[in-house]
Amino acid sequence: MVRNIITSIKGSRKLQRWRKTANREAWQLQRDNPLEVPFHMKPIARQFARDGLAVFSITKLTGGKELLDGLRKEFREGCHRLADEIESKQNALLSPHDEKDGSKGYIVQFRPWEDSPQYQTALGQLALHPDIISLVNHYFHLYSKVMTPSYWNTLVSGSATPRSSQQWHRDYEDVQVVKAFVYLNDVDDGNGPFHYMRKTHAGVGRWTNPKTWRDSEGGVRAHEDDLFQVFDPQRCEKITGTVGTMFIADTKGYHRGGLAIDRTRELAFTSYKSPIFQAKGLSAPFENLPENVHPAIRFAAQP
Ligand SMILES: O=C(O)CCC(=O)C(=O)O
Ligand SMILES: [Fe+2]
Repeated sequence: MVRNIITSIKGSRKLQRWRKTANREAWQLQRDNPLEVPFHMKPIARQFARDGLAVFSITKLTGGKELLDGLRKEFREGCHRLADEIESKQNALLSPHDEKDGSKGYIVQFRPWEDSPQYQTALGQLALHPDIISLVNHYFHLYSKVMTPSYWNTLVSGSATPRSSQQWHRDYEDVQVVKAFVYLNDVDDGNGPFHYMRKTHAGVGRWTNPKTWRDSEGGVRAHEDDLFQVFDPQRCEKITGTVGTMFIADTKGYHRGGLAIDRTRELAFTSYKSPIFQAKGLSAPFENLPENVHPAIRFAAQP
């Protein structure tokens, strides 16, 4: 326990250095000209800061209902375009010869653009939505950058044995990482709901760990039994929900998901990082940004 407290003091110093030294410019921009969290998002922002997770309906977002229609349409179009790839991957997963290695081969990811990300697409509107960017920037105390927006078709796993990020883990990207998910079909125990351990994103919970091991991809994973030895199982949140269920998670906290058993899971995904983390950024700036967007949105839209 004492060791955990010392580690967490060191951790909070590291966080301060990441914010105010390494990401100095983005920190100053957020201090001097923040995109304010709108009134209707404040309870969500509070819950997110407290638990590392907030679950809500996409209809909470300004224009959320139309956005959901657009996301579902783009998802369907993408699946149509990739029908052959989806079918062959699904067959491979269900075949007894599947290697069952660590890889994330059970998710088909795609985007509604070829090269440069497009602001006018539904996925672009989600990734750069002011309600989301304001919340993320407020949480980071920084102007953040969009990391990897995409649609995910989580295929049916041939085995009930979890692999890769179907197992409990903390994400490795950047010092803080925020991911947002929108379910585009109904998600229950049958199609791989996301799970999250509340309050493992900050404070002592951030620096306390169960016994872990490395899988073949190098990912650090934990068994549920071991995790529940260290954290109260009551903190475990399983996110099931109907179409349009949205959640935002600090994935430095323990999470897992995507073990679909009887049908696929469909979702829209977007994530956020600080400017200094280069590895997983956008390949090019978003195109077709209107002139009058807030500087925080313009900043997020650049690699
Ligand atoms: O597929 C899931 O629900 C888990 C994904 C995950 O671990 C991640 O995106 O970091
Ligand atoms: Fe993850």
